[in-house]
Amino acid sequence: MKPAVRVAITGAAGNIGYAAAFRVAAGNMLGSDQPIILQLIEIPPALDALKGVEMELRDCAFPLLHDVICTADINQGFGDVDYVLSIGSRPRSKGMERADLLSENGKIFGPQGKAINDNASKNVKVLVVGNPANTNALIACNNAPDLDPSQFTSMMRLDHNRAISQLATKTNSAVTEIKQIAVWGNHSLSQFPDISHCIINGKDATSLVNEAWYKNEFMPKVQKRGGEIINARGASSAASAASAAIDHMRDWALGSNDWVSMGIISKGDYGIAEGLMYSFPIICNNGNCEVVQGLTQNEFCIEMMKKTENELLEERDTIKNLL
Ligand code: NAX
Repeated sequence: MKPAVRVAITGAAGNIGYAAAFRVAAGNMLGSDQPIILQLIEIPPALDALKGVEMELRDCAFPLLHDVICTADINQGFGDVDYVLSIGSRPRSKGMERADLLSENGKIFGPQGKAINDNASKNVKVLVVGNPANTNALIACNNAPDLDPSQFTSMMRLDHNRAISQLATKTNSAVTEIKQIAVWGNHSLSQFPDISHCIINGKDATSLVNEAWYKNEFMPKVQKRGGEIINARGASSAASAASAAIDHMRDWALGSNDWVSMGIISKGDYGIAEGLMYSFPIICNNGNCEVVQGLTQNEFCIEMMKKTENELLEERDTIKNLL
């Protein structure tokens, strides 16, 4: 049997953390032969609820789950961890401006980045889910000077999966037949779901759907899906977000068969400002993420990619004192 790996989940008593923990423990993230030690991190007021999560996890008698550690101490919580799902964050409260939200979260993700830097495995892989995910991930990354920036990513996989699902429904295809979809930029309304290189069952997606549907229905549907779910459920996406986090980490660790969308630190590919946490189409191999190279882009794509880049530049500017 392989040695156990340590997976930290922050906000583990929250909706997404609760949904994710059981699937990680069941082997959905790292495979059915990989034992896991879960290190669940919460803020002190949520430690009682977290204890309940631990009890339920133990009650499942998951064969792969070797131990569960619950803590509000981030140095302990990130101790020797191989994978981090950083989900807990400060939600936007009534009357809070975007700039306040960014700086309040900076106070969480700066210290978390430092605690990961000081305590985690040197090969740790970090996924930030808590919103504003891209900029929170950027802050964490910048506070971890001993780690490589490529070890920090932000979650765009829910947007990516939503795009696949919408396109599969429209074209009457199986989700597995949709290849090479990309969601560029920020996890926000400015994100750019791009089907210009997408292949469905061997055919160009752009030959199967018309441009008006793509621009006026598909793009806003994917961009605003989170709001649509809140309206229907009275609560934000939880199981689908947890599922996307597991997809993201699984493909990063074990390899992706297709393009995936991940927020990574830009190295300037496609003219995107260096150092921004920006989502690109990525292929994961042997634990590495490579941006898909050489894509031709029309004027519309370039305009959409710039728009979401500009929003991320503004976010970065707002929190520059935390970098
Ligand atoms: P919940 O409010 O249900 O849970 C958040 C949990 O985090 C709470 O239990 C809270 O006590 C804990 N927490 C807060 N600050 C913490 C800290 N400093 N350290 C550890 N734990 C802390 O929210 P939930 O629905 O689970 O959503 C979590 C985050 O995911 C939110 O920021 C949300 O906006 C974000 N999302 C990101 C998505 C993405 O695609 N990137 C999609 C889904 C989701 O909206």
